[in-house]
Amino acid sequence: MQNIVLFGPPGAGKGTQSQKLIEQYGYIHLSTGDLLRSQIALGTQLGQKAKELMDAGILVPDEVVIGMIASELTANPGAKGFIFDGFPRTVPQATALDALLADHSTSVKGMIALEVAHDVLVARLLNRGLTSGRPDDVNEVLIAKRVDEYNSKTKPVADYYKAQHKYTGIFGEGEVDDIFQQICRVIDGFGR
Ligand code: B4P
Repeated sequence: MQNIVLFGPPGAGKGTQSQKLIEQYGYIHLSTGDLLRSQIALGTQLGQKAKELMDAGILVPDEVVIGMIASELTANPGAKGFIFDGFPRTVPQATALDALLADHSTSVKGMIALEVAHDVLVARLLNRGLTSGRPDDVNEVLIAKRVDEYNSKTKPVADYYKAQHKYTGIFGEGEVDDIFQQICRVIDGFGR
């Protein structure tokens, strides 16, 4: 099984590239952001609590997202692989993912990190905010809060995978298709 962690700050292109990767490789896409937004849309208690935090640009508690990922892994026993998009976002989430995958006799093959300059991220998110209806995309103060959360809590996750020699950084600016080709080269290099 081929399990890839797609990593990067808010707006780096994780969701965008994930859509193309699932078409190319037939892996299952697990985006904790999408899973949380579907809980919000369903109006569940979990969704209501998550919405307050997400709208403020703050990460939701580790146990919530780890529980969602655990359920998805169990629900997809025959998967060829998973693309983890926006997860893990903290070191405790990364250690939990290793343990969950070990329970399913598999592991993370590699982390692919999209590297994008701060001003480009802000411009992309504000642009998406014009049409996405996402409250966390609408203003620069909220976007700055999300980037702060990324710098303080999420960046250390890259070091976690670097220590395991599983980290590859890719320049995430430019044409979506060019970035996609670079990601495919890295995944193809992992072998099956
Ligand atoms: P997410 O849903 O993961 O959202 P995101 O980081 O904003 O980025 P996304 O990946 O969707 O956007 P993309 O870069 O593809 O998280 C939202 C919130 O949920 C978090 O703030 C947090 O509160 C919570 N959450 C989620 N997971 C969590 C976890 N594990 N733990 C705790 N809390 C969690 O694209 C952005 C824009 O850029 C798009 O408009 C796209 O079209 C554009 N774009 C992409 N690539 C481009 C390119 N090459 N050129 C130009 N534009 C490009």
